[in-house]
Amino acid sequence: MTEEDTIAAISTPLGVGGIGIVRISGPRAVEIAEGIFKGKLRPKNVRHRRMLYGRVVDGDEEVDEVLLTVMRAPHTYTTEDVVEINCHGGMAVTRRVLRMVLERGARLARPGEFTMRAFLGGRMDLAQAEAVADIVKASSERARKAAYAQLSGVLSRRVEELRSYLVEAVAYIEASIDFPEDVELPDAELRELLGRVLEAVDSLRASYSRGRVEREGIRAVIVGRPNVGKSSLMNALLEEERAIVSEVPGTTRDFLDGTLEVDGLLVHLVDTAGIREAKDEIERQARASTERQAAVADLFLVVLDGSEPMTSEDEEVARLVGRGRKVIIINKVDKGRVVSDGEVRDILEDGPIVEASALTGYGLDRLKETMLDVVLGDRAWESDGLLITKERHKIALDRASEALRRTLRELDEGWSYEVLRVELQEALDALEDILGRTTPDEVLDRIFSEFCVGK
Ligand SMILES: Nc1nc2c(ncn2[C@@H]2O[C@H](COP(=O)(O)OP(=O)(O)O)[C@@H](O)[C@H]2O)c(=O)[nH]1
Ligand SMILES: [Mg+2]
Repeated sequence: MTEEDTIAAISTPLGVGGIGIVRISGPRAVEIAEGIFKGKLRPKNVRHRRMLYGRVVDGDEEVDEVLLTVMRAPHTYTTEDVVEINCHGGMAVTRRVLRMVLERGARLARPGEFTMRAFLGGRMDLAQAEAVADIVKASSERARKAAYAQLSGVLSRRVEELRSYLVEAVAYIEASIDFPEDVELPDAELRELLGRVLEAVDSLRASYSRGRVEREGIRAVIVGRPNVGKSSLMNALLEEERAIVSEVPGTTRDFLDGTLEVDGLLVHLVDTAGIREAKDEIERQARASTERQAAVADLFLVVLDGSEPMTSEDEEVARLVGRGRKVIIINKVDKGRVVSDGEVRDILEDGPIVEASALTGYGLDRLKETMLDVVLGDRAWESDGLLITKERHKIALDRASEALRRTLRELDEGWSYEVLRVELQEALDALEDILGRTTPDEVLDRIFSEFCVGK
């Protein structure tokens, strides 16, 4: 363990800003601050949380005018003594102050090391620590919300509750192993208890597809034959001239992308080359690029030109998207509409149909709402709020679910309690892995290494 070290880093983004913060954590944090700070009050005399005004000085040289916050262990972010020096937010200033701190005995913090100390110090469990990275990275309102719920312990409390039921079950079983003559294990009760835990575990697992969408957003791929208005639609949705729009069919050869937020959800929009018979090598490559994008789409925006009869190229587009989640857009309705819903249904069986005009902006709000309905499906989740958003948690819950299923089966088949005990321990370990209690060090290292430096 390296907790005896005092670590330091610049916690604000590298660059120019209003303030720049150098953060120090560890047993020598206050002493180091003491050596570089000149003000009316001394850092070493601060008993708890306090902000001091003064100057950072290197010998006779004044380096910057700062606000210095002293926070005393254990009620700090890392549970150790923490000092944060708010300097002017320039590269040279923060670097110089950091260098002075390092010269006086602190070591440069590794990415995520402050949060790792918070975890090791017991201030938060692993699911909460992971949420810290998510909250920092969140670029949409829904991602922020999901991360904040996890940070505040919503998931941890549920997992903890399920864990406590399993501990109870293990206690039953152990008593029956140790004192078989005294304890009459109520199998029916045990079965019911485990069944309830399994149900709760499975409902958490089921929330992952929604949780992943909330956290990462979706990839919506615009497809259609050439000239139906895909690039125009992309520009209209992004409210910028991102893609080249032209009356010449086949203008878009490679894919273009951009992001927008729809009701707090991050939507990554991808414009593709039109689907048609490839006549040359460039068109073949454009086609291949479109197919690659289609393969990773969470949602298709299938664009049809409503002002002209459909063609065999539209049918080819329909084949490409297949049963994938989709919204069908009848574009160019400002020019009048000749394509009926029935004709659309002949080639595309599912997916809501929305009328729009990329030119006038008509129907775009409806389109956005419809996109959300299709990807978020049942909006009932919205009130509940308990979602898992991370693959690591999903994998742990899968493990717990399988172990519980095996336990229930073995209980029915009359296996020995020793066997059940082993299965239940596996389920317990899996749940505890979410909280970081059974997580191997190398996994912890990997998780924290994905954080920013200074967090
Ligand atoms: N009237 C009308 N023209 C449109 C609309 N959307 C696109 N266009 C025109 O259709 C042509 C092809 O548009 P573009 O976005 O390049 O189509 P893409 O090949 O599918 O990307 C351009 O001349 C656009 O100005 C629309 O909603 N109404
Ligand atoms: Mg285009």
